[in-house]
Amino acid sequence: MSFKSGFVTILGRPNVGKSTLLNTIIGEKVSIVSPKPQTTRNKILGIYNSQNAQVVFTDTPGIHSSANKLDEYMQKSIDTAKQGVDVLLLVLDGTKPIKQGDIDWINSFSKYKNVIVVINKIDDTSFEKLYPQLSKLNDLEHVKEIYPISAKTGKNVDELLKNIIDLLPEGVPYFDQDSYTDKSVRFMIAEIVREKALWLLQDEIPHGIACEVIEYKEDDKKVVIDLDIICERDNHKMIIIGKKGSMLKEIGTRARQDIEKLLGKKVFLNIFVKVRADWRNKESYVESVGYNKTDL
Ligand SMILES: Nc1nc2c(ncn2[C@@H]2O[C@H](COP(=O)(O)OP(=O)(O)OP(=O)(O)O)[C@@H](O)[C@H]2O)c(=O)[nH]1
Ligand SMILES: [Mg+2]
Repeated sequence: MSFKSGFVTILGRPNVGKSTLLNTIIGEKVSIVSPKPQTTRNKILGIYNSQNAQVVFTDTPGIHSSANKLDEYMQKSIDTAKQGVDVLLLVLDGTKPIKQGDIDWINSFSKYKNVIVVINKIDDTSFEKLYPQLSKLNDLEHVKEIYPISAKTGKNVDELLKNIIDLLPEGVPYFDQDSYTDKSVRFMIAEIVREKALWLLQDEIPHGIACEVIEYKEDDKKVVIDLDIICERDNHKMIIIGKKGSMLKEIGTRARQDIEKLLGKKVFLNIFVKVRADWRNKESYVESVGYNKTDL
C-alpha cells in the first residue's frame, strides 16, 4: 500500500477555532484553546499518524495587525507557515456573516495549489442561517473544497481529513511516527498554564502574560516544576495572585491536572508571578519567554 505524507497549514482570523480543529484531528491537546482572541502565539506542529499516512499540521496565530514585538513575531510565524505547504486550510467562523474581506482573503491564496475552505462552528448555527453564507463562496475558482464542520463535536472532521490525505503526495514520514508534536514538554507545560490563566483572568490581562518553565526535576514517582508567569504591571500581578492567593491557586490546580495527564505522573507545580514592564515590546524579553526567532 502506498504511504502519503505532507504539510498542511491552518490559517484564519483569531478565535475561529483553528487550534480546536488541530486538537480534534490529532486527538490530543496539542495547541491551547480559549474564548479569547490571539490565544495561539506561534507555529505549533500537530502530527497525525496512521498506517498509511503522516500529516504534519501547522497551527498558526490568528491574523491581526502588528503593534509590538510579540505581534511581529506572531505575524512572522504566520508568514513562514505558508511556505512549502501541500494543503492550506482557511478557516472561517460559520456563526458570523461572511464578509467581502473574507472573500478577498481567500482569493489572496490563488497561487496555492490545494486550498480548502473550512466553515467551523456549525454546531452553533442553523442550516437556514448557514446556507446564505455558503452561497457567497460559490465563485471561488481556486478552492478545491468547502467543508462545513464542527471542530468541537467532530462533525465532518473525518471527511475533511480524508480529503486532505487524498491531496497529499506519496512520500515517507517526516517525523517519528510515535510523536504528535514538535514542541518540548517544557513548552507544553508553559502553554497549559497560560491556557488556564486565559480562561480565568479578566480581559485586559491575558495578552500581557507569558509563562516560562524555570526548573523541571523528575524522578520515578513525581515531577517538580517551577514556573514563572510574567506580566506587565504590579496591579496585574495582584490580580493574577488574587485574594489571599486564590486566583493563583485556581490556575495552578487546573494546570496541574492537565500536566499530570500529559506526563502520567504526580506533579508538584510551583508558580511565581513576576513583573517585566512592557515585555511584549522588548525583543530580548519576547525571546526569553520562548518565542525564539530560530523557531520561525
Ligand atoms: N460552538 C463551537 N465553538 C468552537 C468550535 N471550535 C472552536 N470553538 C470555540 O471557539 C473559541 C476559540 O477557539 P480556538 O481553537 O482557541 O480558536 P483559534 O482560531 O485557535 O484562536 P487564536 O489562537 O486566538 O487565533 C473557543 O472558545 C472554542 O471552544 C466549534 O466547532 N463550535
Ligand atoms: Mg489558536
